[in-house]
Amino acid sequence: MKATAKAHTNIALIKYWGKRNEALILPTNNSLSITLDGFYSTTSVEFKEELTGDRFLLDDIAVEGEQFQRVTTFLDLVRDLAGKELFAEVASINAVPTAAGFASSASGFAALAAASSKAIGLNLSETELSRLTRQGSGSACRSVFGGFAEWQKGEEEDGSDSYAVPIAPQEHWDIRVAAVVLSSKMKKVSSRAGMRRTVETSPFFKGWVESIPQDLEVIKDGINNKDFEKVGAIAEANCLKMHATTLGANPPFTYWLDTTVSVMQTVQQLRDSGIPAYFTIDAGPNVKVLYLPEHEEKVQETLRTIPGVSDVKLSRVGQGISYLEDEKFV
Ligand code: 2P0
Repeated sequence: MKATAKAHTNIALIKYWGKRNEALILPTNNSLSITLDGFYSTTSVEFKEELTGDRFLLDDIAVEGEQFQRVTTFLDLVRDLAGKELFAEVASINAVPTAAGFASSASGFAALAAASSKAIGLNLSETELSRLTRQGSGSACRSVFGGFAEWQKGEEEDGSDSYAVPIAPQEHWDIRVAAVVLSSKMKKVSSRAGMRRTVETSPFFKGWVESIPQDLEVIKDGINNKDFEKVGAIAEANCLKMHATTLGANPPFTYWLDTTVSVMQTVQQLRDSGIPAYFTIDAGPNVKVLYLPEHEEKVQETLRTIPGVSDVKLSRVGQGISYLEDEKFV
């Protein structure tokens, strides 16, 4: 009872920010992301009769504590679904530069959900897999699909209609993402804690939620028509709105550093000089820049010369979940 799966991380253009149910990980708004080819997790899961507890190796190191607890709690969901009480050995390799502010939880939980559900004998559809993945980490449910995916928040209290759906496949559009690395310091407020504080205390949160349907309508039209300016402008504005909600929280907080603002200004200057480039930022200081392939050299060169930038990592649009033969997994 063993299976191995590979899943890529994703970057949200319309952000997931706020939960309506913390236990089931149900969001207050729909979100939309690009799956990225450069950054992924490969996870192998084997259920064995002889185990007396779960084991979790991450990059060949045994994991304990809170991170282990999240994995074993997730495996409980898989065991419940399958009606089996077997423990598992989980081995995961992350090719995700966490210093670049990519949430390895997205690719990690998508790969874990795919490998564990297959290993235990569940034959899930992509929708069922996305719904299961969501309960490990919200943003991970979008990584089940390649290309462009939307996480539908759903209306049901049990979360049965809260999962991602594909919007456009990987080959639909070759747009690029540069991850600008500024700081490897751990962030002070986790995304879980940050969104909770925002939902509970920020008077701007209501405006954020109300603005999402319009943003989604525009961005989906832009993706459909490959209108880069339209997609970039909405993604940048949506990111700024998300970060504005944190300034209204009590106590207020921001994920930005001074260098975050420098990169944002440089991206705006690139646009003034005729190069379409747009930024987006997750729950951390690093900036992701969207651009078209013909501007790769100029964008990369410009970003690298900003004082305080330690690295720039480039990615294309990536694929959804894939299953590997075990011998391919090292
Ligand atoms: C996103 N973020 O849409 C947004 C934008 C951060 C900012 O999803 O609590 O790690 O596991 O559901 O998915 C980060 O939150 O949170 C996130 P949980 P997750 O990508």
